[in-house]
Amino acid sequence: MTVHPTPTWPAEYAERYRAAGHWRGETFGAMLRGRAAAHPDRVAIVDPAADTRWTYGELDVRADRLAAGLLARGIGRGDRVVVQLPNTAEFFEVIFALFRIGALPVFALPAHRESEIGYFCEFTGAAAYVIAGEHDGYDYRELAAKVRAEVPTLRHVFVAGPDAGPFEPLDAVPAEPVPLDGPEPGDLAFLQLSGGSTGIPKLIPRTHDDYIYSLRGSNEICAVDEHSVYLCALPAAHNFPLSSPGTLGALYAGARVVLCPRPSPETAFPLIERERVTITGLVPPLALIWTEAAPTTPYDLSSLDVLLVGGAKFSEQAARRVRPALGCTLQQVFGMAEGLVNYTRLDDPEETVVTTQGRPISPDDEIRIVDDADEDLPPGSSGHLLTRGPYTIRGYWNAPQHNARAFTPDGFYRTGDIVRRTETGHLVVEGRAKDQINRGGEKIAAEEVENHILAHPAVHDANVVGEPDPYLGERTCAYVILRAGAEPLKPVAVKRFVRERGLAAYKVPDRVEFVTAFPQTGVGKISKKDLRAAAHADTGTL
Ligand code: OOB
Repeated sequence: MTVHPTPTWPAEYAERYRAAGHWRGETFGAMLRGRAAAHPDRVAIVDPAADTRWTYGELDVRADRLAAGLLARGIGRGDRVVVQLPNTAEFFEVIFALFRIGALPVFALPAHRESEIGYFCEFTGAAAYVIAGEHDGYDYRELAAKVRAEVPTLRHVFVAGPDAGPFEPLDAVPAEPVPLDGPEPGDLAFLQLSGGSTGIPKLIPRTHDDYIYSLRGSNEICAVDEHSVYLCALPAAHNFPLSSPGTLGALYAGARVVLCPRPSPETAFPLIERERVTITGLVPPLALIWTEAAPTTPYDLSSLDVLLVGGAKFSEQAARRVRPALGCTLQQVFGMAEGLVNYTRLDDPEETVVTTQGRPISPDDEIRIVDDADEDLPPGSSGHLLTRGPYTIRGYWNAPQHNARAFTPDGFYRTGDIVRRTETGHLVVEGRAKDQINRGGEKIAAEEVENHILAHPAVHDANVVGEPDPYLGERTCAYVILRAGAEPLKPVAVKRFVRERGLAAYKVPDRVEFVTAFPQTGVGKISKKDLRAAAHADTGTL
């Protein structure tokens, strides 16, 4: 397969970021080695579901042994490996083994199904796919069998946990460690998934140097040090719990990571008490649930110092309830897997913490707020957020045509977010210009779902928009025009059709409405704005 060169920072920027001390020439493999040498017996990973506690020393040895076994199976530097694991210790063993080889994890979410996984494997020419056999009632081996039949590059499927079925157990892979010719700090470390706004998901190439800088910056801002205990309640592969400051930030600091199999208070609160968790991150709907549950819980949550909330807009009212209910400091985080991450600071006044989404990690994060013609707007106005900096990518992986639209010629990423900047430099997210639905932090590209609905033989046209939801913030509504003379369909049949095409459940439309025409703009294009207004009116929440 042809892979276009990955866009990277021009030499003058790379030099500037090195000179400023942002990029320090570290790699993930060496980082773990260093921590293991400094404090081998300190606990790194706690996986309560498996009753596993790995020290830094153990994680280090495990990563070396797995790397040797993967190398022996022909997985080498630059190879792509789709990793789809729940919040288990193996997730870290696998990614650190791949980091050491210089192979690139492609971070899939447990919710992804055949449509997404098939695409990731095919598009990246993946050499291997790592799964849990069964998790939350879903059999990933069946999914792997389907994907393997369709993707010729996929030579290996490794299964963590018991009963690998027709595939190789991950447990059987480790071998005697061998010398490794690891990657350079400027090399790619992994491919992260973009929330996306197009029919086809985009992959985000992150380097060791740039990602590690974002971890170091996040740790400083969130006061993560070797005494911290980070609870990973969101899916581990997502950029927020991975790096803001997340599990990798915690490991960078020599802290302890506790893996939460499910984010519900029933599961998380006893773990907070038992492990004396100090910091965690949640999307707004979960933060609401925790805030409601905390005042009456029998568990002791007093160790919790910081709750990070981000991924979607956290309402001011909900933000105000965090400290009284949970007794901890709220930090809002507005980030993106493409790079830029903003945090409210621990010493920001309460008003700033509850009314803004924070300010950038780095003094070298460049922020522009522009109008539709890319002209800078006066201070305080709300407009399109463009950004460039030492940990924001300069282009997606193998997507030159899309890159020409998603980045300005001088390398600013078009975030698709509408923001306003306060006098203190904090950003307030006011809306979105991209054709995406943010369903409680889970991003859905409207076009991707529309394409699946359009594949139904009775469907003439489809448009998917977001509508307000009191709990999720937004949910999805699909407006569908049926073909003339087609048998009438029920909404549930459209949902089932989309699900059976192998789309992750969170992308299946929450509501389906049949219409005979779509509202149009002055120039005859379909007006999503009017459709959204119709959806808002339908739900009666406008
Ligand atoms: C995080 O990353 P992604 O890549 O799943 O999604 C990024 C998009 C942003 O462009 C924005 O549209 C939205 O998610 N978003 C927020 C937000 N945080 C993210 N919108 C409003 N308020 C917020 N606080 O979602 C992500 C990555 C790292 C840290 C935190 C979140």
